Amino acid sequence: MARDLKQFLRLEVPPMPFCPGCGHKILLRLILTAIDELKINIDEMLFVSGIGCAGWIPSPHYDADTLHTLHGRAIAFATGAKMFNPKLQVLVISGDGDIADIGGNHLIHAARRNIDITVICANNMNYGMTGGQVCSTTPKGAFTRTTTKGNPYCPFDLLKLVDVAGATYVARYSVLQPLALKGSLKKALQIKGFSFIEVISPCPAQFGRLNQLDTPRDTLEFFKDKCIMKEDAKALSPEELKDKIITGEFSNERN
Ligand SMILES: Cc1ncc(C[n+]2csc(CCOP(=O)(O)OP(=O)(O)O)c2C)c(N)n1
Ligand SMILES: [Mg+2]
Repeated sequence: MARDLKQFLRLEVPPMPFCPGCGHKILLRLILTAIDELKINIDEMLFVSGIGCAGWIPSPHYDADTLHTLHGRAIAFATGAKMFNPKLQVLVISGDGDIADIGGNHLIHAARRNIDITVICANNMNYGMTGGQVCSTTPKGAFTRTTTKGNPYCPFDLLKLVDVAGATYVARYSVLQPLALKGSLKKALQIKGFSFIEVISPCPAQFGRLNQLDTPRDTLEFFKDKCIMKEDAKALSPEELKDKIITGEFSNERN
């Protein structure tokens, strides 16, 4: 049933800046749905984001306390806020470049300290807002504005990184798996300790276009096919799994 989430939005601010087919807008809605279903009082939450398209998910659109910080520093600001007011429910929502590249050190150390915040990394596999440059989550071989012959490097596996650093909960879902992602968001919001969700968020305007996915629909279908639940992955051969992104919960897989 369609849910009326207008109560959580600042309708007076300019229209949302997301391009057609951008996964960030689906994520924007799913986060609010999770909060609504959990009946969390949004006035007792703080949303923190950095710079990038994903930084616009909470701010200025959520009608709540939002902190739109410097590029790469969302987790540092979130840590400070949580230390000052431990009762605050702190949710960081930002991009892969913001969280894993320039902010990578804040990410691993917040996970190591297992700080009681939730971090949602909207992974569109490039720096979307600044024109589609390569970043640490760009797949090997993918074309970006700065890897015109294909990315020569392997991307980070963010879940392994955050898990071995010490986080309590790590999970990965795509915005094209909305029910599973919503369930994971609800879980992460209720967990004590550092919870981290990598959200695969298609970027038709930059990543898609540069990788011969001509329309937003092509990009969405490409990622729909690419992301597979870990339970379903068990039935596939290594060859069939080669180009897949496996989604699900991966907590406590460290020794
Ligand atoms: C210190 C600093 N360095 C670089 C920039 C330029 N910059 C702004 S956003 C961004 C990357 C954003 O990528 P990501 O976090 O993945 O968000 P997306 O736009 O892809 O959602 C960069 C490099 C900046 N604003 N500040
Ligand atoms: Mg990005």
